[in-house]
Amino acid sequence: MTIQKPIVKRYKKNPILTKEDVPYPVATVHNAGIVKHDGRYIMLFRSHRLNGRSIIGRADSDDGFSFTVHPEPFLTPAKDNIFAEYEEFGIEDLRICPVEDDYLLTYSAYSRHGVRIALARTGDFKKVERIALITQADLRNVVIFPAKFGGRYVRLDRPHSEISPWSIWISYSPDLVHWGDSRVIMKPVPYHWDEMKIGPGAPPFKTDKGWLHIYHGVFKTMAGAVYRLGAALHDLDDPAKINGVSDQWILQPEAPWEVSGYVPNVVFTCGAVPEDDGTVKIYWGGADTVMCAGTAVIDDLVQLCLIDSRPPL
Ligand code: M1P
Repeated sequence: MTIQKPIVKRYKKNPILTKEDVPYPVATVHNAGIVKHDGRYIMLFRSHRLNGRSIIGRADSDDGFSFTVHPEPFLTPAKDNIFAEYEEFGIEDLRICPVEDDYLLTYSAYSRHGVRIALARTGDFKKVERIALITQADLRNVVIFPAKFGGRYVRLDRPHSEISPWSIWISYSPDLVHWGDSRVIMKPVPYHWDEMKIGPGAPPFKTDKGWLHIYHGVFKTMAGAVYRLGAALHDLDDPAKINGVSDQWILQPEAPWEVSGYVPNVVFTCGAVPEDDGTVKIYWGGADTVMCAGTAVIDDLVQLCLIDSRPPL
């Protein structure tokens, strides 16, 4: 089965957020985590500062498309304790994971030691508490499932390797701080749109057929890498089991601000908001420069995973 219609319908007024909307100096607005909190959409977006290092800003919206940016950044590199050492070069690609009435924030912490993932928590998006650095170096794109399984938290992560194309792994934790029982569950497919590497994208959300995960996959061309989005369906009871991965991508760079920008040919997601009407709002950074949005029918994504599947491994 090949679904011909656009799976993800782009919002007609894309891009929804650019550096011109930010009241402090930044070069980009991209790769944002997003949730619906108390009926409003809260977006935590990445911006390159004018020195090339990244910070996280906040924008709010009533409809999920028209956003207003807060006057000050939401999160900047820590100034003290161990986080200061590991966030020295900037913080990037924050995901908002709704877990147990709170929001867990996972983001890439860059430093002279490499990139690793920091975990913070907020209940109201006013007070943010940094919890721990939860990976070693050379591991990023961490999303935490909204539910616990067998009493443990579960995350998808993406270690770097020189032996294998970068793949999606799963890890478990009793307390959010100590993670283990790691194993690979999804790999790129040779000569396929995601053959170069894949990585977790938006935090997975529950459907009646499984946990739907929108991830990114990369293909290397003679003109550079192309970042696209795909969909995978994880088992409701055992998220290590993937019941289907869509063989076709669900979104590729096509709009001018996705094809051209700071990094050309990139659509990269860190957040999606499922709605009560059976659709999902998907948010992506275009060319690492602007924020874009679109909608998809959740059941279309599920059907793609189940009917037009490629093997996860
Ligand atoms: O430039 C495209 C993306 O490159 C990296 O993504 P990945 O983790 O797949 O290598 C990140 O730097 C990401 O922020 C960026 O959008």
